[in-house]
Amino acid sequence: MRGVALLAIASAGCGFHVAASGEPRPGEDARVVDGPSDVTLPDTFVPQPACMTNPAYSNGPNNGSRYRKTTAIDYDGAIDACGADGAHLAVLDTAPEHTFAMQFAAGDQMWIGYDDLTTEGVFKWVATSNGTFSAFSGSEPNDAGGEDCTYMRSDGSWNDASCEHSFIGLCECETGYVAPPRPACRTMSGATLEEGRRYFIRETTPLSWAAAKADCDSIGAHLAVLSDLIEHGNVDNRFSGDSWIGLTDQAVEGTFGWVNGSTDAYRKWGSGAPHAGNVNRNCVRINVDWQDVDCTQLKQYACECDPLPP
Ligand SMILES: [Ca+2]
Ligand SMILES: [Ca+2]
Ligand SMILES: [Ca+2]
Ligand SMILES: [Ca+2]
Repeated sequence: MRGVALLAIASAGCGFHVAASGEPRPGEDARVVDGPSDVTLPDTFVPQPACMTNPAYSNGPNNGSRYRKTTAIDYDGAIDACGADGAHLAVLDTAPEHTFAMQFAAGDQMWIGYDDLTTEGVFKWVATSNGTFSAFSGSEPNDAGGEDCTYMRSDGSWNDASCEHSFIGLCECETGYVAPPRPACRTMSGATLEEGRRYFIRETTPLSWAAAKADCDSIGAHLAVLSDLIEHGNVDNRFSGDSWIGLTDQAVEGTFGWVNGSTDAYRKWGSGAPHAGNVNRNCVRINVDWQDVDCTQLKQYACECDPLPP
């Protein structure tokens, strides 16, 4: 099918060269595919996501991007809905695109794809950004009560809000965009929702830190990464005793890092912790406060499921 599709594109005159001899001309790409005639591919093949021909999408001003609004849903749900179309939650990184989105919103409050879920205070777009435009208003983003997800207000200004709010989402369909595979944990049952985040509470079989990490990884999640006191409480309250979190200094003694690459600096160390220089205490458990302890201890744990791979 691939060869047929490519020949159809070639006949449409999109820059493909059909080589009668099967030999690349000097300077041409040498990759050749099967087919009635040998087709020489250009150096870059730009994939077209399914949303490009989805009639629910309308054209916008940004290099051919197309847009649609989702039904009202939480932030992660909006990411899932856009991803299912082959699109992503909107990246409004230029003024013209922001202005277009405001008109498109027609007064609706809308999620846009901008959050500081991975590292508190560091907002990132959910897909590649080429601009530096921002429309946060006044004192926003203010993380009031642990706000990590961004929506556009009816006046067009941006505000960070709790990711569990239910807003319409703005999906953007972009030439060349390849939606990342959705983590398996996004569609698994049994998740508990806290502040718009999905956690799987593993309390039936206490495991070593490494085995707990492997279990979370196996479902496309990660050991809980706690970025503030609210998230600490949400996870800690689920367990009557100790539970592992995704923080360790196994790589460099005394330098603790999160398993998902987050550089969140939030810590809630208890008395005497962390124990600098103690290579027998490299994994962190929570129980009201945090302690670095022996990684081979067996503990309960929560797996945190992000909407996109890190
Ligand atoms: Ca935040
Ligand atoms: Ca806010
Ligand atoms: Ca987290
Ligand atoms: Ca240590």
